[in-house]
Amino acid sequence: MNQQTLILIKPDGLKKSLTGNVLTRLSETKLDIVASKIVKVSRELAEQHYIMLKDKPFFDELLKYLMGEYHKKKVMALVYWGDDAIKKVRQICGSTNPEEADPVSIRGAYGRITTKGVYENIIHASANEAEAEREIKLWFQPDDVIIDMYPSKIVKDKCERRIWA
Ligand code: DAT
Ligand code: MG
Repeated sequence: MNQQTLILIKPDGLKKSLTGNVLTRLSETKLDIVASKIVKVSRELAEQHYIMLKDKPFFDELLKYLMGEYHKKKVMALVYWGDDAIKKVRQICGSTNPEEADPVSIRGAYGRITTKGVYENIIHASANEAEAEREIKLWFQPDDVIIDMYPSKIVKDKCERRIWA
């Protein structure tokens, strides 16, 4: 079944010049890239992205990490699309805890846990279809994505553009 999934190459991945390596690993999935951009992440965006974890003790550190306070203030956001995309991508990413992740996975190969306890695990990937929808709509507008994946509607400012319906 075709699915879409949100991927973020986090600030540690960009700071460590791992963008190419990560994209090469992801290309093993044979999925299609249907959207991509570089983002300077605001606190609001980081909070919304990780809203499900807002009660965790590590939430504030997690926001700072995603905002790039420890590395570089940028994230590469992508949408991958194709058969069984969510599982295929999560598999190559490896476990959340980079010390426990398979060494052959992206997180196992490149991630670390800092002495402060921040999981610097290089990459984010949506965990299920509901999460993918929420996250893609948060990071991208309909016109940023080259295929139609969720309902959208046209609004008219100076030019016509689409917003999520
Ligand atoms: P995943 O990123 O594998 O989907 P998640 O959604 O449970 O994992 O958590 C989001 C991020 O929060 C994760 O990539 C790293 C951080 N995190 C999760 N559990 C943590 C913990 N016990 N200590 C520190 N950071 C943690
Ligand atoms: Mg998650």
